[in-house]
Amino acid sequence: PAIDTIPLKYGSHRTGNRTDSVMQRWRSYALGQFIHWGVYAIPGGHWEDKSYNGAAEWIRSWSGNTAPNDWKNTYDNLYKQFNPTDFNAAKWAKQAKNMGAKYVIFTTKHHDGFCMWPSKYTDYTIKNTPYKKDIVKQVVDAYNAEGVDVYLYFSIIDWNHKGYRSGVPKTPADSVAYEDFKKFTRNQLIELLTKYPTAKGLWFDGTWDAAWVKQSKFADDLEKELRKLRPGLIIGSRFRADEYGKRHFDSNGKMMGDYEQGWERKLPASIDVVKGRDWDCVMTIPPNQWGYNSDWKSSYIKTANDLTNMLLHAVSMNGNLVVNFGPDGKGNIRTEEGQTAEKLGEWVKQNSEAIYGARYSGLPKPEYGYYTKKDNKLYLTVFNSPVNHILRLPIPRSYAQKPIKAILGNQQSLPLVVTDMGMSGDANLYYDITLPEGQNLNQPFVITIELNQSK
Ligand code: JFZ
Repeated sequence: PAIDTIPLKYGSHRTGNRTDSVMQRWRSYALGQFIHWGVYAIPGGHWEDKSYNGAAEWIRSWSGNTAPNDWKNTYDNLYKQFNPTDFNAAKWAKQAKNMGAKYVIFTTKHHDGFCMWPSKYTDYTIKNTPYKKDIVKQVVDAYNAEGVDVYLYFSIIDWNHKGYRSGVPKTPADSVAYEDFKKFTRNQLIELLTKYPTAKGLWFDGTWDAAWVKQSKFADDLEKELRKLRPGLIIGSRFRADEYGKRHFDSNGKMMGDYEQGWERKLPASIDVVKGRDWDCVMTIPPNQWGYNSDWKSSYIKTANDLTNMLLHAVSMNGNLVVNFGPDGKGNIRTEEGQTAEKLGEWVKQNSEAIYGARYSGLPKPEYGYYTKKDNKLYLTVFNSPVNHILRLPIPRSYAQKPIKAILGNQQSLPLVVTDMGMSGDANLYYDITLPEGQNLNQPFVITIELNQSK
């Protein structure tokens, strides 16, 4: 454990990981669903016959020549048409559950500032749309009914609020405005936790502005206040900065928040990068589209197998994978996303033992795929099959538990042959597992390796 060399008032307040039951539960989720939904779903990445290459939920910030002069006003009037008559929270929740998601992160307010709940602190909310009904409440209730935990995504950036500033306020008027924005932010967060008492955590975003980074005391006090209001509340590392402006990790290198929240569309290359920490990875299905973009044709779309691979990658390094969905302006989850969710879910259901509650194995990553481990079961999920049908697994002689049995799929025992290659200085023993002739090598599959109990 590092010694704190820099005295900090607003740094990390904890050493080591949380051990309480709420966090234990978070740790066992493995798979989550992200939903980016708001008025940006109406233009869906397009405006007046022009397409926008960036992420569709950012379309408001586009100010190219082709944009109308009153672009911002126009965007900020979209809510007057927001009427997602196809929205069916129960359907979404069922789909998420079938995918194997144990939690959902839902955008209550993205950078555009539009509130999917009837906030009493602004008029820019769902209440003033033709749809009127509280969407956050419907999501919370429907997902909870399926046993899926709910986390509220909240953007500190708010392009709609008059007091919002990205740069540090310079004039007295700026400062007054920004103080008002801070009050507004605090009010909304307390409002969310009060209105939706079953929400387990807050997933913060849009916290990189210089103005916000300066708010180390305010943000630290607010985080403490929110935690007091909701014991067990889970908040990631992307909320606040310390007094030196360090984000995620404070000036002493200690993580702020309950888990590392920096894995946005990327995964750690090795366990060493994230060892000893909790973390989540949030992943889009197209390259970088969170909100609905009607055009998916011009980019690579991740397959269910891609996501299965990422899921095992995450779990094998003690992280959770969160797969994003961007429903359209009417409230439909697009067909492609639905199909991917279904395929992923089928696989996850059949191989759930290797995923939920399974953790880092303590072994080097196998060339065939990933190891995960639970008690005396070591799971090998194979993505790269051997052409000779023989998996040769090097296991360090020093590994406390020895493989004693290999089982494919449900119950089929596979031959397991221990080979001492007897090579000079070799620290490994080799376990050869022969796959049956008919094994389908076009799909990932799991081999359960029973280990003897360590002494
Ligand atoms: C942010 C948002 O701007 C985006 O629209 C989406 O909501 C996503 C989940 O979060 O985008 C980010 C946030 C963090 C990084 C990159 C993009 N990052 O840490 O590299």
